[in-house]
Amino acid sequence: MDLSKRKFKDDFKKMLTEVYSMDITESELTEQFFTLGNLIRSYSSKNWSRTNQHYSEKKEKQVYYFSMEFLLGRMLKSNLLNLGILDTVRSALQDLGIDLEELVQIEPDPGLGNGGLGRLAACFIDSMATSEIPAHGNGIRFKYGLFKQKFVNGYQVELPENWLQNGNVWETRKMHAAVTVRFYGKVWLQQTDKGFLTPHYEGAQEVLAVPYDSAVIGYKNNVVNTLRLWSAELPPQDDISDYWAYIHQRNQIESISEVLYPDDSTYEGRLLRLKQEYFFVSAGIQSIIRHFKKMHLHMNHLAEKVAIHINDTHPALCVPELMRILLDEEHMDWEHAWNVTVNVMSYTNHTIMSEALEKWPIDMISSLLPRIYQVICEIDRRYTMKMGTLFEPAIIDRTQIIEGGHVKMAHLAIIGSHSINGVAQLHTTILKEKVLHDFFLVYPSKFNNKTNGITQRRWLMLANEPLRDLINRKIGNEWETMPTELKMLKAFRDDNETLLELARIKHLNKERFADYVQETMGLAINPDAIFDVQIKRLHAYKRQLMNLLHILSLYFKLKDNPAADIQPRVFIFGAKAAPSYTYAKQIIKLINTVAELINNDSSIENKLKIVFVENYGVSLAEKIIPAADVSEQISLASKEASGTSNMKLMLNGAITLATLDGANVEIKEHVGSENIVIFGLREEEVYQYYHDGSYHSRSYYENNPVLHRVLDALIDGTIPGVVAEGHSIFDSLVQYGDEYFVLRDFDAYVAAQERIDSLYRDMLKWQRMALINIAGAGIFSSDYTVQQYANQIWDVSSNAHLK
Ligand code: OX2
Repeated sequence: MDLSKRKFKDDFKKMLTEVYSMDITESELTEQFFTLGNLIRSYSSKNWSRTNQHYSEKKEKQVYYFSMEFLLGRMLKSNLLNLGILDTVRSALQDLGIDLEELVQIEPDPGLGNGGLGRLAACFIDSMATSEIPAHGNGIRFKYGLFKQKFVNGYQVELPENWLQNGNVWETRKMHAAVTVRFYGKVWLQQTDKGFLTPHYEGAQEVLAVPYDSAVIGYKNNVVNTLRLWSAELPPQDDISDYWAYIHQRNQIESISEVLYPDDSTYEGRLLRLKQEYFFVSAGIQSIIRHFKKMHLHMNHLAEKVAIHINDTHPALCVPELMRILLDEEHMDWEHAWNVTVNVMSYTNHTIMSEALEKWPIDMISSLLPRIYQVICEIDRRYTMKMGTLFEPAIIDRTQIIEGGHVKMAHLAIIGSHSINGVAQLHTTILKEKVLHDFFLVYPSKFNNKTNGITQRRWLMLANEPLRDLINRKIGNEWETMPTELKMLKAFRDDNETLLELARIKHLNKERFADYVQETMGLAINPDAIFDVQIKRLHAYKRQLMNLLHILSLYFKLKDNPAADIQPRVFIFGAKAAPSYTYAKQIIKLINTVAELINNDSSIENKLKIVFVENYGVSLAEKIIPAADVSEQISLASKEASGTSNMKLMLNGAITLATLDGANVEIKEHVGSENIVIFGLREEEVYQYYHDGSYHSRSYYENNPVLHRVLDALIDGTIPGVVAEGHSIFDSLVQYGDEYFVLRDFDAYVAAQERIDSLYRDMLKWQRMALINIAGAGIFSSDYTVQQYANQIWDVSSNAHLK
């Protein structure tokens, strides 16, 4: 949009007076932040309604991306950037004596997600608006996001994340669009006078789903899509006879949208989770149908106008919910309803980890959602009937939806969708050949790959302005909307001046991060050291533990020989562990304890430091990623579906140190094997071990002296204060088989780290590698990913094209 500094200043002052009756000198940061937020809303509101009007008038097919998580991060700068007014506003605010960066800090970072899956959804909605895809997010307005992590004596402690405390400036409550969602009760089918079978409900609990909409602003294109998050409320009641019963009921209902990831170690926690899943699915689909009906088209045409995307299995109830509405409320026959449903739905699988493949006990689902359960049974019955004639019984047994007393959500999503995609080539291959092989036999054409992507706007243009400026000086700014154009940077691979500039920018970012660490943790780190970064959820398969064992080996090397010639390193970790995941929490305690030991040991002359940042999330990622030299992507091959921090880090010039897992495989293809450091078992070798059962971790402990010493340190008191954790971790590796092959890959990892050490010594060579990584990162823009979803899965047009 066009906006002059003068106009902005006038608008800002006016808004401040209107909303707070203050002038600038009286106002504080909070008022200034809300004023700016409100101004941004007013600037985008015309385009928001225009976009919606355009979609309605043109009867455009709309995409609804259903996701339990949207890990948005702060939106202030992102919105300014996308409106094209970031620089104007920054400078105008400065004239008014206000520092934009200070306002940024006022905005809470809503943790409405856990990790890559939720952040992917956030990148996607940004990219969909930018790529002019008529697509909207649909999720839950959790009152509390993922917990706030604190370390107390090295242990993770979870605190509530009350991000809504001061209100959310971006959202609008849309009372008129509220819908009712039903739980529990009894249901039976009755013939009506018109001959339809309609269900009758008795004693159902009704929950009011109220949508809160936020604008999703496309990058400089006047498109504004919508993120709709639902909040659970008690429906208005005429007379309240028992006040305390009323309060109790209200609390119970509001708990549905209270917290992301209720405690899943209890039955109540799991039940609540299922309620949440049905809640946003039912609300979202009802509102889609309501909107569709305004077009006065027959329901048979739904798939021509609506695509619903099921992001992981959490929204898999979309399938029976749409069936329910088409059957019970629109009186379609089963065949037609099913046809429409399958054509509308598509599903992304994000992981092969079996614990994440959701299944719900029949008892739970049939009592909470009696009608939905009937529909699921019928879907399953018809599936087994139809496929039973075509495939051998064992395949049908393994692919049924209801099995062993449980409803399998992935099976429901696959049977009820026309497309199933994995999130990186290797992951999709593993789905087809191993994890979902039976389904691949049944539905070969449903399977496809869509490698993940990230938005270059947040992860480069906003997070790393100095790098953005350098790139623009070198190759112009076409890459901002056509990220593969970053490849033009390759022309500078032998230009020392550019490489030195890159080095200078990295150093600057490292200094900034070092300042942050000093301020928040009181720890001094050296910006000349290698900043070696592993930032992701804490999970055994991601092998933060292997990283730590390597650090210990370096530490002992220095203890033995203080003059050992190693490049100084700062190992940076950011990770939250799921509250009930004991082993992951033990690893956190261990890392923190080793950090305490190493960081305070003056005998190693600051050659090693460990920084484990508290409460890792989007805002911290924005600080860490631009400062990273090394990107640790060291999961056991086959286990990381894609990874996305790998993409963000390469885009910021970090060198990837990786196993051939997830999207690392494709990163290697794009940068060439000389610009990435690869090590470790390959996927086929891992499966071979599974097949022949020949991995015996204890022999690695017994035969490898370095490993022996490092592992003994966990249990012999070398690391004080981790007796229980040390033993548990030691046993998991030596005694109980080392599920993720940490000991097997250890030597290869150490060698790879030595290679990093030696590469880093040649500064120009290192920066050349960094440059090639940046130049090759464009293909991993989520702009391209969503364009592929649009063209190949959703069948909607996007304006942008791959170049
Ligand atoms: C994550 C995957 O672990 C990660 O590899 C992937 O990049 C990300 O999803 C986005 O596709 N299940 N899978 C994920 O989180 C959960 C939960």
